[in-house]
Amino acid sequence: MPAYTPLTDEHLAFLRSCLSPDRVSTSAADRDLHARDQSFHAVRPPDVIVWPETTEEVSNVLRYANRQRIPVTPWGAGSSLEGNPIAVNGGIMLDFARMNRIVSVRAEDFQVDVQPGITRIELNKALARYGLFFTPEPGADATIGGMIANNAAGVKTIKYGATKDNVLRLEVVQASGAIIRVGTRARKDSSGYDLLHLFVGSEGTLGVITEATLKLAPIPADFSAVLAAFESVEQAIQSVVDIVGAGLEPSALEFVDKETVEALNRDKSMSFVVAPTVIMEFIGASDTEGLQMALEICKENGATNFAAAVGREERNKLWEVRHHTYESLVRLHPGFAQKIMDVAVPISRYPEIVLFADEVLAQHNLLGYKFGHAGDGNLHINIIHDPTDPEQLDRVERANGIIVERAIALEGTATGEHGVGIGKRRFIIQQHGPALDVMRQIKGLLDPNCILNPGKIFLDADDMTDVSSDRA
Ligand code: 2HG
Ligand code: ZN
Repeated sequence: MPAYTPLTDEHLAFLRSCLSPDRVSTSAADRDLHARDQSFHAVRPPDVIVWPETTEEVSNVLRYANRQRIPVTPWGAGSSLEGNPIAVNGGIMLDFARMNRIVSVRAEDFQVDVQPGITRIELNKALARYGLFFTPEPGADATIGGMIANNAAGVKTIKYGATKDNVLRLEVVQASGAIIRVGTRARKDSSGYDLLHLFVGSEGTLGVITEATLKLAPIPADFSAVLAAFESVEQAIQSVVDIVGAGLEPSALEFVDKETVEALNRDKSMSFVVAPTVIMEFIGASDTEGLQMALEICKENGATNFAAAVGREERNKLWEVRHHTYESLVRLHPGFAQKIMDVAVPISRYPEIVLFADEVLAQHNLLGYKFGHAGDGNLHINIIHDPTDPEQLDRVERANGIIVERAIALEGTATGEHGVGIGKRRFIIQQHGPALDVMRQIKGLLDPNCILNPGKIFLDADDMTDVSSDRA
């Protein structure tokens, strides 16, 4: 780990003069609010939080921090799930709450330019009057900057792609303070190395995003969502594989296991049939051919019950309930922590990974709720455990390791959408092999003093203690 300079009064005086005193805070309350994300990784407050209002201010802070060797961590909404914005080495936190403007809507191009601090829900509210929306939909109301940094995805990815597929251009401030623009507003581009996608998903370790041009889609006039309940997990996930295999184009295709359905019923007073369930949504009315064919496939695979979420309100409620699965589980297991898993595999291997996960959880005597974006081959498992019990923690880590390693062996990934952050660092060594060295070289080139969000993505020997530092 590089040697960082502890923050001094002189540094603080610089930050106050560079921004303004009211946009620099070292108060315990502000530091606490920025000490953790939604994960259970060890809490660590930054030494100071600053709220920039312009790209120039971000540039000035970075140039200074780089010279002084002070770590800088960008902060959006704190909704990530892998410790991605935790300032594990302290230093300066850049909170983008004041850079949350829509810079320009170009409806004729289906594009919008935004500052990174705007949240996805706020943005989509403003875009609704143009009949447009930004499609990536992780459950949380993350900021756009955070979504880009993490390459967030969610229930709509099967139809519209992940965040990386919906970003056209970025303004990025480098560690040196230099401001660059990568990508283009054209729909296609073959002009050299694809730097745009180097920054998307780099978790704030290569540069800081200060503006983004996003691709938009028209808001569909009609959706039809149906829940299909099955007797077995096998039947449910085989239906997902068959729906994808038939080339149908759902706008969402989710798997939710029986335990998760039961948990949502209890927490949200819903009355879904308690069974392994596939939630599918198609754009269009309920007689849409794709939906009808998908229902046929489910029937052939033995679906025992169908429930339609008719109308926009009912459908929105369904997704709201699904989006808050994690929070529902928190409420149902007070005092317990959740290890959140996010493996993804090729769709043909989805049944294998789900059934394998079941076996591993049973062998380790663990309760894990399974659900996820099945149409993308993405499986979440939230493993409930007592974070104060080292023996349980050890079992959780072992089970997690075995399942993630199997997903990688099936030519999948340790993380489909939550990012590497802190918790997935040990797995990407196996996943990327020698390509990880190339990533290190890129990191060294763009951030030679390692000031940008240190302690993420790469596992250094002296960071090993963080591997199982999940806590309540
Ligand atoms: C979701 O799909 C989020 O709801 C969170 O990615 C996943 O809690 C989780 O495991
Ligand atoms: Zn998810």
